[in-house]
Amino acid sequence: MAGNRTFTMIKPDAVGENNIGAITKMIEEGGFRIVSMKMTKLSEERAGQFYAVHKERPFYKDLVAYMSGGNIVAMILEKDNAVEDFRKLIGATNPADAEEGTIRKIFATSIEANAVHGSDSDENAQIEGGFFFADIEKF
Ligand code: DGI
Repeated sequence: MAGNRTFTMIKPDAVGENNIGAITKMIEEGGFRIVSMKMTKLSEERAGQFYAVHKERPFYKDLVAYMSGGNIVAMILEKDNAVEDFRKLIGATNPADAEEGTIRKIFATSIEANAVHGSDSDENAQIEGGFFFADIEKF
């Protein structure tokens, strides 16, 4: 089952722009079942942990400030080939490079405020889902 799941967050820019519904609709119409879903807010410490892999990058401090600056919506999603298919649905990290019709092309405003997160591997999907949801919240 784990191979058929991915993890996403609707990021603070998209939540602030009232795009939760529109993005969730694209996710469901893309064939993903919402397994788990919650709105929450990351502290600076938790945002730093979530993006620890980027600790040495020049944009890390800004990224942590941005990701802890507003509410996010966390979701675990299920679909065959979930990780790869979801990365296709969201498009490239930088919206300027994202394909037409992708979530980031439509909703992102910059490489940092890029509307949504999508796990990049089955292993990270599992870890990231566990960062937000207890076992009893994974349906
Ligand atoms: O997996 P992605 O979110 O597509 O991209 P990633 O894991 O390489 O980077 C995580 C987030 O960090 C990304 O969604 C936005 C931010 N980021 C990545 N590269 C840059 C960046 N932010 C800035 N300001 N500049 C970058 O070059």
